[in-house]
Amino acid sequence: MSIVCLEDSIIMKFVEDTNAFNKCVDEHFASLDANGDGFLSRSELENRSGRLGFPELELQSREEIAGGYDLIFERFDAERTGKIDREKFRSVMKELMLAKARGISTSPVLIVVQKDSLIFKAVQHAALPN
Ligand SMILES: [Ca+2]
Repeated sequence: MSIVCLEDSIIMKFVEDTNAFNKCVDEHFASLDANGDGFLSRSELENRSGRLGFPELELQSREEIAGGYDLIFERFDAERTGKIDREKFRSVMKELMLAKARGISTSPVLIVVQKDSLIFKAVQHAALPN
């Protein structure tokens, strides 16, 4: 865990850098895809709850986390396959990151993040020279 100072532009710049963002999301996808079949099932996501990259999720109850996954699958699993592929996972993470950015607004906030979270990657990305 690490404490970082976060503002919306840090997340926006990371999401807009499609290559860097997709690379991190793909690594995240691979770490979640426990059986390596190229799809994330609901149980694979739930077994790793708290690792979607959002500190709020880590603090919420199991019911709330399950509700969040319901929404993710409802929104991104239109064919009701019970699985999310890499392409859809990129969309999920992009949407969640943009929602997070909107929640922060322009005032920097201090938050605690896991070192393998996308938020932490966004902060690292912002620190890189252009
Ligand atoms: Ca899988």
